[in-house]
Amino acid sequence: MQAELGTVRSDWTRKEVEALFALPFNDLVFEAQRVHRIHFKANEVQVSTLCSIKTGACPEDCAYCPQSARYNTGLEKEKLMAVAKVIEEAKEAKAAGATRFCMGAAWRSPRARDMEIVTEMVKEVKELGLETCMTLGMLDESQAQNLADAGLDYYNHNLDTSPEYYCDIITTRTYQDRLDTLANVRSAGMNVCSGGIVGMGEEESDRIGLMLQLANMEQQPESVPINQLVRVEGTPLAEQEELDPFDFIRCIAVARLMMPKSHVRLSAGREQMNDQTQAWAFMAGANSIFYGEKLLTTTNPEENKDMALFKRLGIEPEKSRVREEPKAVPVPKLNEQFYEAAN
Ligand code: SAM
Ligand code: DTB
Ligand code: SF4
Repeated sequence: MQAELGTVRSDWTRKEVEALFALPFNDLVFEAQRVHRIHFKANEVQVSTLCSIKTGACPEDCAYCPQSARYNTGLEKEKLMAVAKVIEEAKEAKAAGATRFCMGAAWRSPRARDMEIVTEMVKEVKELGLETCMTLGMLDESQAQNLADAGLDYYNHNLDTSPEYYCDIITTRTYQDRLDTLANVRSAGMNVCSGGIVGMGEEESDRIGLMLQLANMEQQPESVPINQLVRVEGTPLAEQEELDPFDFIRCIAVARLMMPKSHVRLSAGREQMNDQTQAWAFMAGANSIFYGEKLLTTTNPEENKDMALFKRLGIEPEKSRVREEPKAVPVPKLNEQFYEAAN
């Protein structure tokens, strides 16, 4: 293997990623933490707040999602929120310490009249001095451009899983549709936020497939949310077997190693994790969380519980996303076992 760990590469091979997953847990996490420290302040975590601007009644059939109209999850649907209400929530998020405000809508893709409203939301949230992120479903080129022109900083659109497992989870849009949206977001000049979900019954080879898709993009996503499946009653994945927390941490560590300059977000599922698992996720290179008592529709840890955990771990919320280029990059060398297996 030519390249050293800690450098951004888009030529990862399956064999290499298999070798990462096969490492002893401590070796994997140790290397991920070393790489993390090259590019980021060791004890800072970026804090984003989610806001569901349009809830439920979604026509898509994503098997994990409480917002799909196809499943009876008891969720109360809500129309697109008024701009003034969104601004009120953004102000609260800022006062609570968030630096990024992520607005999510349960749409397959936005319609023309939705676009007028969401672009106004972007402009007004930005005026508050917050970074903006949206997740609205599929975007064509001109929709992506409109959002970029309004000043949207990030667009979230997850690949969710490997191309192979994808059809078991979603049938109403293709993997290629998702890649096309991400390409439109990138060409419009916005930052890309894309990741997936772990714990949907996928094999390790699917986790490897997802990581390969994300890391081998021409330009890696700036933000990579790793969600643990929240098993919601009424969805087809409600009875899914519980995920081994160490397998979740492994995914975080592999994402950190393969996408060394990206923010890796410990996303959905924190409510179901204990403090120790979350601490391990930070050790493995996660440096972003969703903050606030609610994700989109499911619960998240209470804000004061999160701040208490940060305090116990000596973690500070990240002040700005401006990254300093490392002055001298130490070259970490992963243990020989990895190089032997990967070559
Ligand atoms: N409707 C838009 C779309 O799907 O592109 C945006 C909102 S959608 C809820 C955003 C992401 O949330 C999904 O891609 C999925 O990765 C994640 N998500 C939804 N339900 C989840 C669950 N039960 N557990 C974990 N992640 C979930
Ligand atoms: C992402 O990757 N996770 C967030 C965000 N992007 C939009 C959503 C998590 C949703 C969890 C289920 C819910 O609360 O509805
Ligand atoms: Fe709809 Fe998004 Fe949920 Fe899929 S993940 S059902 S597209 S809200």
